[in-house]
Amino acid sequence: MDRLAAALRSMEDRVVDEAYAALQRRGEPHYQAGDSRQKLLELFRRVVASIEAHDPSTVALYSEGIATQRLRAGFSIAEVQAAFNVVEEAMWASAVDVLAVDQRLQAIEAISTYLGAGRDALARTYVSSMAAASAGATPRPKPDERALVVTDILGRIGVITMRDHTKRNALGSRMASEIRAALESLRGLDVGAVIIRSASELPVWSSGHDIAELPRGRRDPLAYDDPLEQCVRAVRSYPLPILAMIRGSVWGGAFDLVLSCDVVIADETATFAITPVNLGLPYNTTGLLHFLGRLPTNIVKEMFFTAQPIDAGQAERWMVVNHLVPSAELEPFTLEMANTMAAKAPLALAAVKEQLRVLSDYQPVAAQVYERVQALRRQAYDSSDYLEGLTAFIEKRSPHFRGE
Ligand code: KGA
Ligand code: KGA
Repeated sequence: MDRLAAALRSMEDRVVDEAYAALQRRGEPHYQAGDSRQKLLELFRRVVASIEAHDPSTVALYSEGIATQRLRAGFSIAEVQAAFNVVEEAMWASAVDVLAVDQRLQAIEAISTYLGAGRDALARTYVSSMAAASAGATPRPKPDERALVVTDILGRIGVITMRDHTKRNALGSRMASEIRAALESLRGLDVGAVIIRSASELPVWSSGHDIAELPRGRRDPLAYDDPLEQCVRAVRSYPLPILAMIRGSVWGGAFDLVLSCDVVIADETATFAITPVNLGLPYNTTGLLHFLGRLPTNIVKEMFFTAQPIDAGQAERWMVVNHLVPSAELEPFTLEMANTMAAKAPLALAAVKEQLRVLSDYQPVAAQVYERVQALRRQAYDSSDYLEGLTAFIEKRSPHFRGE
C-alpha cells in the first residue's frame, strides 16, 4: 500500500489540475472561486493519506467537516459531491495512464473504497442534519453521544470541547486521538484559529495522562508514540493558532498540553499542577523542554518538585496564563482573541508559529548525555516506587516511596 500511496502522490498535480478543469467545464457556480483548487488538493491528499494508513477515518472526518460547513452555507449535497466525483474520475484516469498494470486494479479499488467512505460520511452528515432541522433543531450533525470530544465551528473558529466527566477528561488514548482527529477535521475548512476547552459544567479541565493506561514499569511511560505525546505534538505543529481556554483544574500531562497551546486564557477557577513526582514517574526530556521554553527554571522546579497546584492568580503572576478573566467573560474574551487572530494572514502566521516551535525545541544534546539521562529515567520507571505510585493512585491512598 505504501508503494501505491507514493505512486498516487506523484500524480497529485495532474489529478488536481484535471479535477479543477472538470469542475470549470461543468460550470458549478460555487466552484468558480479561487480557492477551489486548494480544496480539491486537500481532498486528494486526504484520500491518499487514508489509503496509506489503511484507515478511512482521515477522509471520513474531513468529509464530515466539509458537509457541516457547506450545509451551513446553504449548498446542496449534490453540489458538494461534485468535488468527490471529479477527484475520483481524475484519479482513475491518472492511475490507468501512469501505473503499471499490476498496480492499476489495486489503485482503482482503493480510490473507490476511500472516496466512497468520504461520500458516505458526507451523506450521513447531511441526512442527520436534515433530520435535526425538520425536528426543529439547529441544522448541524448530531454529536456522537459516546464521543469524548465535541467539535463546533463558530464563524471561523474551531472549538474542541473535552467532555469526559467519568475520568475527569483524562488524556488517555481515546481522548488524545479524538482531539487529534478533531484538529484534522478542521483542516481545509474555513477556520482561522482553534480553541481547546472543557465542557462548561466540569470542574476539572483535565486530569492529565490516563494513569490506568501508563505502562506498569520496564517501559518508558512517556515514549514518543504515547497518545498524549502525539496529541501535544499535533497541537504544537498545527498551522493555526490554538488557544487553551481554562476553567477548572489542570493536572500533569494536561499542563504540558496547555503550555503547548499558543495562548492560555483562564478564569478564577483555574489551577495548574505538574505531578509526576506523586507517581514516581520520570518526566520526559521533550516535555521538560516544553516547560523550559515557557517558564523560568526556578518556577518549573518549584512546580515539579512540590507537585502542588497553583491558583489562577499565581498562574497569572508566573505568566502561565496570558490573561486571567472573570468567569462570565471567559468565552467571549477567548472568542474575540481567536477572531482577531483568524482575521490575519494565515501563511505569515503559520510561518511564525512553526519557526517559534523549531527554535524553542532546538536543544542539541550529545549522544552520551542523552543516553545518561535516559538511564536515569529508566532507573526511575523500573523502580518499585513507580509501581507504588501507580498502585497508590488506583487504591486511592498516599504512596510510600523508598527511593528504590
Ligand atoms: N487517570 C485515570 N483515571 C483518573 C484520572 C487520571 N488521570 N483522574 C481521575 N481519574 C478517575 C478516578 O480514578 C476516578 O475513577 C474518577 O476518575 C473520578 O476521579 O470513579 P473511579 O473509577 O474511582 P476522582 O478522583 O474521584 O475525582 P475528583 O474527586 O473530582 O478529583 C479530581 C482530580 C483530578 C483532582 C483527581 O481525580 C486526581 O487527582 N486525578 C489525578 C491527577 C493527576 O495527578 N494527574 C497526573 C497524571 O499523570 C500525568 O499526566 C503525567 C504524565 N505526569 O504527571 O507525569
Ligand atoms: N511604511 C510606509 N509608509 C508608511 C508607513 C510604513 N510603515 N507608516 C505610515 N506610512 C505613510 C502612510 O502611507 C502615509 O502616507 C503617511 O505615512 C502618514 O500615515 O501621506 P501618505 O502618502 O498617505 P498615516 O497612516 O496617514 O498616519 P497616521 O494616521 O498618523 O497613522 C500612523 C500609523 C503609524 C498608526 C499608521 O501609519 C500605520 O498603521 N502605519 C503602519 C504601521 C505598521 O503596521 N508597521 C509595520 C510595518 O512592517 C514591519 O515593520 C514589519 C517588518 N513587520 O511587521 O513584520
